[in-house]
Amino acid sequence: MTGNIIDGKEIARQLRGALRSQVQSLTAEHAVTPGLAVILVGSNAASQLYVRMKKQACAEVGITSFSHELPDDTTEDALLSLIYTLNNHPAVHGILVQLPLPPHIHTQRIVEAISPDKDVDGFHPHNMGLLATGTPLFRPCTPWGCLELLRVSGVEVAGRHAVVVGRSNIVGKPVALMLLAEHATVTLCHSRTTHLAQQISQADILVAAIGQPEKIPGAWIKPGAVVIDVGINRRADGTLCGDVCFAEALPRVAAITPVPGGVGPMTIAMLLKNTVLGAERCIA
Ligand code: NAP
Ligand code: L37
Repeated sequence: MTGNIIDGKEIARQLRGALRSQVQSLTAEHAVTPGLAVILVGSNAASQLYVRMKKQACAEVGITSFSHELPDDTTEDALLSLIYTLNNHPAVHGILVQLPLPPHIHTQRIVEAISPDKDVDGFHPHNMGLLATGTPLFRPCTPWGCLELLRVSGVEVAGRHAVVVGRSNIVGKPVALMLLAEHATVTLCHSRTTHLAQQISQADILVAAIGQPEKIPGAWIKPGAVVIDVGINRRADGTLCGDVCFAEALPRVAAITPVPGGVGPMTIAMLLKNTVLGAERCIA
């Protein structure tokens, strides 16, 4: 089996379909409609696009979204008081603060203000800790999307060597923890890793999350590997590409995710799933 493209767009569409039925029964049987508060601060164009797509996806599956779009000069105190209000709002089961935040706001203070039982991004230290100890409450959306793509594609993870490139708190680090929980042997690389090509060549499963356009050439990838490309980079001509050189990798790999149409749509689908889980826990 070589050159299979993992269709994240289609897998995410199917997941949204399943979530829609789940939302319908929650509403019918328990009179609960899952609610997601989406907070966007400032005018970052990519964030505006992602927030719009998230609200649209909520509408598609029947989740109520509460939109809070705030100006660039919003104070940290104003953002904190909005979060405290949402923490206590009974119709809100999930709170998402789209990152990055403007530089005058301390991101970690904001992340820690969100009630851990509404932290659908899974970034609160409480939830990161639960993920690290192997008893997660909310899994971070992008890493969970990566694992879901592997699961749906029938990729065996246990006992395989997974190499993750990138160690951010929102992608690389949690994806490494989740692969470890699925019994992979995990190598976590970053900008100070020496002999990156050699590390990557050992990977049965490669997860690339560095944010460098087509940085990883096909020649570095082990023949028959499975590649999950998280990177979303914009080329000079406006088109999107991943961190892996897709055209070079495709003929070598067992399977690979494209950019766009790979991990991105799954990030949104897993956010919806976390919101539904949050609502279900409310009635349990
Ligand atoms: P980030 O916070 O900038 O982290 C990048 C990581 O990559 C860092 O750990 C950095 O190492 C490492 N790195 C950078 N250049 C490297 C190199 N040349 N060799 C080895 N390691 C290198 O980025 P992020 O938020 O994790 O996002 C990574 C990429 O994923 C971006 O393209 C982003 O747009 C994309 N993304 C996609 C989704 C999605 O849904 N598909 C969601 C989130 C992010 P150091 O730690 O040493 O600096
Ligand atoms: N949960 N996700 C969460 N919280 C955050 O704070 N920043 C952030 C975050 N990131 C995020 O939403 N990323 C993201 C990235 C890509 C897509 C969606 C969300 C996506 O769907 N991308 C499409 C292409 C869209 C485009 O045209 O740019 C894709 O197919 O990859």
